[in-house]
Amino acid sequence: MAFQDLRAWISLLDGEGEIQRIKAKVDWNLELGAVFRKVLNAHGPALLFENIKDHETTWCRKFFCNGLGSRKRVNLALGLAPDTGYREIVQYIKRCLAKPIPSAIIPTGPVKENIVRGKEVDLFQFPVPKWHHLDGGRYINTAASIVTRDPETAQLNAGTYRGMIGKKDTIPSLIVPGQHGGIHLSKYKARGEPAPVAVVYGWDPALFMVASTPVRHKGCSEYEIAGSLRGKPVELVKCETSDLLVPATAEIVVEGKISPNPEEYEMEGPFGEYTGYYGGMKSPKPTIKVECITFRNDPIFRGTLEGTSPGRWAEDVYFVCASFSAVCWQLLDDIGVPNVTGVWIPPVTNSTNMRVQIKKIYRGHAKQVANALWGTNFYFAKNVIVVDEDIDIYDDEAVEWALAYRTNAAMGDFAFFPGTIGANLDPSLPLADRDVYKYGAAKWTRVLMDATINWELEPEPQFGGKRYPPLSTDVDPEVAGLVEKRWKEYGF
Ligand SMILES: Cc1cc2nc3c(=O)[nH]c(=O)nc-3n(C[C@H](O)[C@H](O)[C@H](O)COP(=O)(O)O)c2cc1C
Ligand SMILES: [Mn+2]
Repeated sequence: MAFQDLRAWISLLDGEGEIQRIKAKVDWNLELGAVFRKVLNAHGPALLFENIKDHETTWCRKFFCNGLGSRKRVNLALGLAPDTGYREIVQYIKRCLAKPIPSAIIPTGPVKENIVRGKEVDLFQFPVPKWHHLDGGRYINTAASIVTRDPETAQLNAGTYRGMIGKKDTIPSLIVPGQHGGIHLSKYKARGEPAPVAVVYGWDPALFMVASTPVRHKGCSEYEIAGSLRGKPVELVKCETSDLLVPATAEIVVEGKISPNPEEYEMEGPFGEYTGYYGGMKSPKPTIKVECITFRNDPIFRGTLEGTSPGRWAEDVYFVCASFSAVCWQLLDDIGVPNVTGVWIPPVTNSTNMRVQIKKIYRGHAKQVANALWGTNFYFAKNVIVVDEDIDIYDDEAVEWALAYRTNAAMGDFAFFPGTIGANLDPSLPLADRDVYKYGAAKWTRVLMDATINWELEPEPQFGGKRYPPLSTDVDPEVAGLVEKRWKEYGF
C-alpha cells in the first residue's frame, strides 16, 4: 500500500483509531521515552507528540513513533487485511523481495520547502529524545534511513544505523563494518575521501522496514524494494550537497559527510539496544558532519525505541520478525537448498534464534540449511533450529516438542560452528569478541539444533520398520469413531 508521505500514513492510522495524539507537554529528556515504553509494553497505539518541552517554537515541534508497533499496523502498512497472520506476511514480503520496482527521479518536492546550510545547521531544533537514562546522548537516528552510495558501483543503499547528536552539527554513528553502509564507508576510507551521507526521517513506513532489514538488492537499492512493498515507484529528489537521492516527500533530510580520518571521530554510545540491554561501547565512531538540512513546513520528526525483554516490547520487532524471515527464506532458495517450507524468527526477542522447516529429502539436509545461512552475511542466525514439515514453526509448543523428542546430542544433532561472524551488540560475548573496529565483526559460535528425525536411526522392527514409532496420541480410528458417537453419553 503506497503512502504519499508520513502524513498519509498518520491519517490512515487516525481513520483506524490506531494513533493517539498527545497534547500534554512532554519532556524530550527521558519522559517521552518512558511514555513510549509503557505504551509498547501494553501493545498500545501509534503516538504523535504535539507539545514537547523546549520545542514549542523550534523548526520541528512534532514527534511520531510506534506506527508499526502491532501486527495490525504492519498489515495496514503493507496493504494486507488487518488480521493477516505472520505465516502469510512472511510469504507476502518474500514475493515482494523478488520483484523490485524502479524508482523515479523528479526535479523537486516538499522536502525542499526549507533549506538550511553551514553555520545555520542546528540539530537541537529537532525534538530528539534522550530515550534511556544511561544512553550516551540524544539519539537522533533510530528510525532514520542512512543513505550512502558505493563509490565503485554507484549503487545506493539505505540502512537504519543508530546515531546520536554530538555537537549541533555532528552525528557520531554506529555503522557496523559488515553492513552495506559500513562497506561503503570502508571503500571511501581506502580512497582517503569523505563519504557523502543523507539521513531520511519520516516517510512511507515501507522505507523504515526495508532499511532495517538486510534485504539483498543486487543492481538496485532499498528504494526499489520499498517500491515493491508499497506497489508504487518511490519518487526521489537529488540532495543539495551530493548526488545522493532521497524521497521527495520525506519530512526531514540531513545531509553531510563522514570523514575517513579517525581524528574526526566523536564519542558515541552506549544506547538501549535491540537485545533489551544497553549495548555498544562508548567509543569514538565515524561521525556525520552535517552540511545541510532540508525539511517540510511544520515537519514531523520520527524515532523509535528498540529492545525487548520479557513482557517488554519494541516497535521494530513486529516487522523485523517477518522481514528477516522472508530474507532468509529467499536466501536459502537462491542458494539452492531444496525443500525449505518455512522460516520463522519469533518476534518476542528480535531473536537470534531461528526456525527453519524442511521437507527432508536426505541425511545432512539440516546441516546444509545451517551451512548455507552461515556462509552469508546474514548476522541473525546464531542458533538455528531445523524441523520436519509436520512441525509448525509458528507453534512454540510444537517446536519445543520436536526439540525434546527429535534431538540426540550423541548423534550429532547439535553442531557447533565456532569463530563465525556475529553481532557486536550481543552481551553474551566477552567484550574483546564484540570489538568490531578491531576485528571487523564480532565473534559467534553458531549452533545448529537439528530437530528433524535422524535418518541414521535404525528402523524399529516392531512397528513396521519405520524410523520412529507411531504417535500414541493418535487414537485408533475405529475407536475414535466410536467415542465420537458416544461423546454425549459420557456426560460432556
Ligand atoms: C531501530 C534499528 C536500529 C538499528 N541500529 C543499527 C545500528 O546502530 N548499526 C547497525 O549496523 N545496524 C543497525 N540496525 C540493523 C540494520 O538496520 C539492518 O541490519 C539493515 O539491514 C542495515 O542495512 P544494510 O543491510 O543495507 O546494511 C538497526 C535496525 C533497527 C530496526
Ligand atoms: Mn542494503
